[in-house]
Amino acid sequence: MELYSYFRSSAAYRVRIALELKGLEHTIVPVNLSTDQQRAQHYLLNNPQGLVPALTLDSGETLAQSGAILEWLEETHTDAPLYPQDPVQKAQHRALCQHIACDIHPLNNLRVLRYLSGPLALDREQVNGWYAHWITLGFKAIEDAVETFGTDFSLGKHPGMLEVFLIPQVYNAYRFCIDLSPFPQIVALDERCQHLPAFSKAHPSNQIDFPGA
Ligand SMILES: N[C@@H](CCC(=O)N[C@@H](CS)C(=O)NCC(=O)O)C(=O)O
Repeated sequence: MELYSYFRSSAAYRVRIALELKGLEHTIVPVNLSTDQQRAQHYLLNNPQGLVPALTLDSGETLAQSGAILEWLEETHTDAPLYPQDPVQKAQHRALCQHIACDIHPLNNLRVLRYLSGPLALDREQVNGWYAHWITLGFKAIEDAVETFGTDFSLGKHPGMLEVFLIPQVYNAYRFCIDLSPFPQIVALDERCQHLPAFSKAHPSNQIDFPGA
């Protein structure tokens, strides 16, 4: 499999973590978002949505959207399940993932930030304030949920899909110097994950394709 990925893309980082948790061999194909390679014609032929990640399967098809890729991985590689078995718990687990993927991440995507600083002429401080606002608002619900686990990870002894979505979002929060002191549970969960080989292998610092980008 080939994963089209940018090292700092949190959506691509989700897929990198899941591939590592499931122990699946893959090759990283770098797409440099800082030079808009995601909009280059050859990339659009693969993924007309012009976003990373995209995953080209051994059978030749290319999948877009991290959520769709992760569901495909979960359905086709069932050995290391990333959701709870119980349907209600599974829906609750999915709700947390979607809160990150649908209600936090899209508001802070690169093209949104570029629109704020470009056509809307917001300065850096205002853009950073926007970024912090949506993460802080969104993390409140996640913090409460993590507190109720009473276990090291969302699946007890193992991380699951929640960590696949959350840890890249925490990385973004650190990158934008957001105050995470109101979220001690999230910070502690992130630290536990960082000690696991799957998460360290998938970390952006291990995909340094574009120094200085
Ligand atoms: N909903 C998409 C979001 C993908 C996405 O926003 N990717 C970002 C990087 S994290 C991107 O490619 N941004 C390029 C751009 O905004 O032009 C997914 O989960 O795959």
